[in-house]
Amino acid sequence: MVLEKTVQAFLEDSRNIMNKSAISYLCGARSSAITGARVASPIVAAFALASFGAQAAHAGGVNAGTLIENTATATYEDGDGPQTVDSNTVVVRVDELLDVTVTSLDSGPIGTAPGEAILTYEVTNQGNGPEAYELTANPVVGGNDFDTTVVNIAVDTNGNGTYDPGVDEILTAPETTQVLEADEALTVFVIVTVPDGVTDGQASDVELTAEAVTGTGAPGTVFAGQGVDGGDAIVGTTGAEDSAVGSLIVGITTVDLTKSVVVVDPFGGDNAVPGSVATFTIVATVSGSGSVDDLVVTDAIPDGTTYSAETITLDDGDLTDASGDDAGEGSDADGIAVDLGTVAGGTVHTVTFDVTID
Ligand SMILES: [Ca+2]
Ligand SMILES: [Ca+2]
Ligand SMILES: [Ca+2]
Repeated sequence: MVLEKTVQAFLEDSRNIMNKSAISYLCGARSSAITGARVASPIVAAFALASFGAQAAHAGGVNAGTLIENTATATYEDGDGPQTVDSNTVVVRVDELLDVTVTSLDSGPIGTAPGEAILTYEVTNQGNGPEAYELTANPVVGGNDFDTTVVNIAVDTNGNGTYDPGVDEILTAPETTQVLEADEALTVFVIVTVPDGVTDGQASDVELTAEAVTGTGAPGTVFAGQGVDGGDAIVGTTGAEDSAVGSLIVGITTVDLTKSVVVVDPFGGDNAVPGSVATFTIVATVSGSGSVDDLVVTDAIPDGTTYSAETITLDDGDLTDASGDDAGEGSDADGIAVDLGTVAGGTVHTVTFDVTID
């Protein structure tokens, strides 16, 4: 080690100078100037601290490899006037701390269904030197309603926060990140397959772990010579590894249609005779924790009947036959259509229209 004398040791030496042995001690350094000296004023000792290299305030502190130099100075007065002496210079090279954090970047459980799902994480180098991390995705987490299968771990090569197949690099085993500088964060995607047979509302977690390639262990574990510039690499408070869990929830949304008819005949009864009016009722029931998009209910006008113009209703409200002015449109030739748009699970909509039996 370059370090020959600690700051504390030099402080103690300085006290000794002041208390009792100032002259003899200093003579070693400045013999010609000190000979016959009269100590006329208290000796003042001062430190000069200097560090070389970048001093950015990283989460992990000063950059690994930084040289911190320390020289103490004492000033005093003797018969020849003010005098100054410097200590030897102590040099400390900052070792590399190995620290990492992993977080989930998903704002909540990812809604999913059987097939591919993507979870997003962030791996951050919390140390003070460059380090790469080996990644492991574990789909078997306690409490899971089902387990996914991990297909790939990918990194956000183009930095847009979204997994882009064919653009974002898929890591090959052992899945290891590029070297991250101190404080550098990397977005990581875990691509999984949700199995068939899952049911609405079932949940599953996937855990991503990052481990420093140099090594992990109890805080304070030393990897001699494996840090920056041949210094040591020392495991920090995180143990040089961290994990985070991302969550999936199955949202299977289904639509059921139920159709019924009520007939009113011209005589006030309910017989289906020519001239009877048949009112069809279609009930669309949307079930599940998710939603469906572009839900359109359509019905053709049955043979042997004629559409009764302007009879479409949606949830007891009237719709016009014209297209584009509201959710409904209808004609004898094309039948009726009601566009319900995006419909959340747990919703029921009722459509009715009339026809006359020919
Ligand atoms: Ca390193
Ligand atoms: Ca991307
Ligand atoms: Ca309309």
